[in-house]
Amino acid sequence: MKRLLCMLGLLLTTFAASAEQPPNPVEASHAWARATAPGQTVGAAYMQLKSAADLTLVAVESPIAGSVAIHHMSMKNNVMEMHMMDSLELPANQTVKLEPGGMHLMLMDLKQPLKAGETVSLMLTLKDKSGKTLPLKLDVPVKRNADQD
Ligand SMILES: [Cu+2]
Repeated sequence: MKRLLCMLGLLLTTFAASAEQPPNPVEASHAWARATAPGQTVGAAYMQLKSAADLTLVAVESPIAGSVAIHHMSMKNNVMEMHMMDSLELPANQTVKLEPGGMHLMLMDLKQPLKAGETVSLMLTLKDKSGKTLPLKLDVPVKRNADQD
């Protein structure tokens, strides 16, 4: 009987959790993180984000990184420069691409190397027009390059 009650409790919490969380309006695709070389303490993750509503990406966290920054790359006098962005706008129904050579998520102070074939968890915090925050958890595959399966 005790076991049955435990199961029931589990079912109830699952139900409560799904009832509290409205479906996230953001669709993430083509997400991947680049495998790191030995000794490398920073990594990069890429993805395409499409939101059904106007949202802003305001923060990213990962359990394997000390911090995660939103970066933008640009060429200046033939030198690649990285700029930090405070936030990233996701206009409704537009695909925002984070890809090599452009915007990316920079994983700083890696606690472990990113190995191809593994996955890395990213917690994205999005904000809507009213200032309400929405979490989005992604499990991103680690690859050597974008084309690797
Ligand atoms: Cu960067």
